[in-house]
Amino acid sequence: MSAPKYEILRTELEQLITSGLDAHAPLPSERELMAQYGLSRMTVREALTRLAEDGLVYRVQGAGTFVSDLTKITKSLTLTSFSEDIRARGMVPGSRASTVTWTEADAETASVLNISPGARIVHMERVRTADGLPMCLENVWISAELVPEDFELDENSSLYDYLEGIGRGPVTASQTIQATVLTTDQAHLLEVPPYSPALAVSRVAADAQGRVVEQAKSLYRADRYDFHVTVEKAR
Ligand code: 16G
Repeated sequence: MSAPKYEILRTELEQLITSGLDAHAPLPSERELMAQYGLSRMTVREALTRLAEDGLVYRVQGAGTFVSDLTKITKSLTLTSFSEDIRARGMVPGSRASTVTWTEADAETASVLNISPGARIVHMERVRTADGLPMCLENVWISAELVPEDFELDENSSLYDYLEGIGRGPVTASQTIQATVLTTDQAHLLEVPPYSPALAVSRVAADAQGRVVEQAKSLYRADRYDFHVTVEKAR
């Protein structure tokens, strides 16, 4: 089955945006896109809506559609992995300066991961990148029972894909977000001046059976990340 027409247009526009349009540059108007691709207004609108949902463009009533500032990620509070967030923005996720260390759970980590104190755990630290640009510094602790002795993730691999593969994909998480400043070492890894602002997000994620799979602490560069939440009045 071939892809729907709006999907073909969406892909074409995504390539146009990521291959060279500047942030805030206007996209061709709906009318121009209809004429250029011989598509109906509905199809063009559907493609633009999808691009807006992925955060690649934003729309201004009466003025048109514009390219988003792609160096800034707006993260919604749905449970996604870093790789998914970055791919949704048309960029390539990666990691650098990764270290994987086997250690023993202290009382606090043991209680978070629901394992016994002293049980073996894996601590992974990675600088996460988007198109090679450092976005966040991530520290993750998982029970060693989940991984083989020679566990390693290559630079382009996703931890969540790995967990998914062993039937332990995270589906819920509890998160705390705090404002902080980066230490000299953290700032160096994220390529910003010391004491730059960051968002510190701690996440405890569990699989479909409610079993805790990871504790993660991520430091997001404040100039590259926003968190977006929809709130509802209590009834
Ligand atoms: C995000 C998660 C982190 C998870 C990582 C997996 C937050 C605050 N943190 O950084 O808990 O370990 O994604 O990403 O969202 P990956 O699957 O791309 O390796």
